[in-house]
Amino acid sequence: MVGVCLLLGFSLLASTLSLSPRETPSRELKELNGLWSFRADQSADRNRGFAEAWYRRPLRATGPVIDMPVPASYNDITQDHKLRDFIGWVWYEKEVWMPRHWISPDAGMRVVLNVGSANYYSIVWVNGAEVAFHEGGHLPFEADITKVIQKSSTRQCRITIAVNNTLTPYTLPPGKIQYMTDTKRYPPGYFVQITQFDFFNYAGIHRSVVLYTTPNVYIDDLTIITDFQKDTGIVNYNVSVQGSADFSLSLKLCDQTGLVVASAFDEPPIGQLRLHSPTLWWPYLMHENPAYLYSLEVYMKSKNGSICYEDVYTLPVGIRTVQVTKTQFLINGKPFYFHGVNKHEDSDIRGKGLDWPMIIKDFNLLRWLGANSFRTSHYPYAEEIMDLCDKYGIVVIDECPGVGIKDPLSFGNKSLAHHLTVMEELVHRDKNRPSVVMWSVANEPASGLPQANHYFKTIISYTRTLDPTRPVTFVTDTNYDVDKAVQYTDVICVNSYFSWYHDPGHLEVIPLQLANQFDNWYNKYQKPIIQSEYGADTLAGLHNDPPVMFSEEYQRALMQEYFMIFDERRKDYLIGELIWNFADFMTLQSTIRVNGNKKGIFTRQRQPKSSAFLLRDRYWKLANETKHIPLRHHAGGH
Ligand code: BDP
Repeated sequence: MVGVCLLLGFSLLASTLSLSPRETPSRELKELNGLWSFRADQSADRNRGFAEAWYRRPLRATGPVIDMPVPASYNDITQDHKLRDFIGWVWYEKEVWMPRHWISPDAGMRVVLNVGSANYYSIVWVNGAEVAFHEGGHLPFEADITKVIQKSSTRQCRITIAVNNTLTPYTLPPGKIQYMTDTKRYPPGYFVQITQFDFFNYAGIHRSVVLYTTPNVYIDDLTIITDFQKDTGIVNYNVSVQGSADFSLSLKLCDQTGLVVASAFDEPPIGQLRLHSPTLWWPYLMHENPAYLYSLEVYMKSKNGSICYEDVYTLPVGIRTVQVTKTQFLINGKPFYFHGVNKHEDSDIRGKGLDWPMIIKDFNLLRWLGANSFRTSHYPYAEEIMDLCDKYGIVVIDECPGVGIKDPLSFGNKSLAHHLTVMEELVHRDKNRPSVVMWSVANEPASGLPQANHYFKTIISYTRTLDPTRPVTFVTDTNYDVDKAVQYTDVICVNSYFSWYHDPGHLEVIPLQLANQFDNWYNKYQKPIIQSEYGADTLAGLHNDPPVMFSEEYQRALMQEYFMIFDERRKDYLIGELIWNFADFMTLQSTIRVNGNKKGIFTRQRQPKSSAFLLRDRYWKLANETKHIPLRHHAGGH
């Protein structure tokens, strides 16, 4: 039922990709965060909102509405369990005053509505006119709404967003709606959402909604690829302009004191800036002056008769390189060892909603821990988080929402095509970030299936064409001798839960099993390996010595067994270890989860378990060992 009403009767205006919204001398920005009107469509087929065209009038005129904060998941905001576990369409609405100069047809500007992310399908209307459709959470989408708002007789405009969290075998992540037809056990029309991933399927508008302006002729994309040779830094750029073929471009690269260190005037859209003695972008534990960001300003001018359009876009630029050898991961030509964490966007009340206090707390904890990296398990994180990784020098493995791809149905062409689109969106959003050093196209798919070969060959090679500068991986938990997809990766990322899901309680099996795991993978492929997950559920405050499962002692003891083998293999080909997980997080209710997954080294409220202190000792020790001496500001070349 829910599946049937998903996309009925819409003109499906797929949204296009552009540059992230930013305030610049030529662009204005207005945030629409705060309270929105909200109504879940509780009708049996979830289709009432469309049947009654709720987008045509104020939502409050359609029936009862409640206040809903944006950004936030809606699930944990109310006391209503039906809303917590709701599946189907919910409706958000906000009435906004447009600045007068935005709606004047002579203003020569566009007004764009941008949604940072909404989970999972979204349809957007402005004053009742459909302006965008987007499939997929965790990534932004937008619509040019200029024409619609210029048509309006008032400056007030009504933005309606319908969001549906239903997952099917063809969504990313995949899922399935199961209809329970046994009328002796279930009420009529009963259905549940089945998923194959281990986090709560939070839904709603998770990131900021903004309006921003650009001139009618505008910079719509910018790709930066950096390099250095001897004492010269190289910033290759590719600028795309929309609205006119007749324009001129100037670029200016400034250092942190505002000094112009390289510039180009009246240049073609593809070119190169060179600068002497660049300060490279380094991860924060690798250098005494890490995470150095230049500021690139692109200025576009276009003359159309008597009208002159000017657009300015600025972007932080870190100059760095990434390479992979058979045994090492190199940043700026120096070996980098990932000692980090896997995270989730997850917290009390907000679910997956963007929350500044939580973001800053997490970065403070990461640096307290001495973690130099994280993986965006299991979906792209907010741009605000990624900006801080660039700024603080935290290295990121950027993962798409390809989690739980298990059903053979999810390996077909329909899923593949969507997965490629998602990789396009992700690479487009994050391609210019120095902190992002590798793409991960999936987590723990059924990579032993014969179909996995073609599927991952296609996705990985396509991702390489989208970005030839970064290695590509996916995360496997399949046995090395049946996996069909690791052959296509640049780095092997492997998850294992020895003495947890396998041989529960038997810590003593870890060294042998882990050593075998590493050697088997390395001997087969001769590629560097990251232990991308390992861990144990632990109830904060539960103690038992000798260690038993779920106690703080067990989590520590398990980690120590892993550390022993990590230290041995680090000398050879192991290039990283990422604990599962940074913090406890919410999952679907099940008999193996006590109010969520408890493998965090911090609780969900970000208080340390004793394992956090153990990991902190290790990570700072590793940081001191892997620091590069002598520490120098300038590039020494490859
Ligand atoms: C791994 C998954 C991760 C789970 C973890 C666990 O990649 O998403 O949360 O297991 O079960 O297999 O704790």
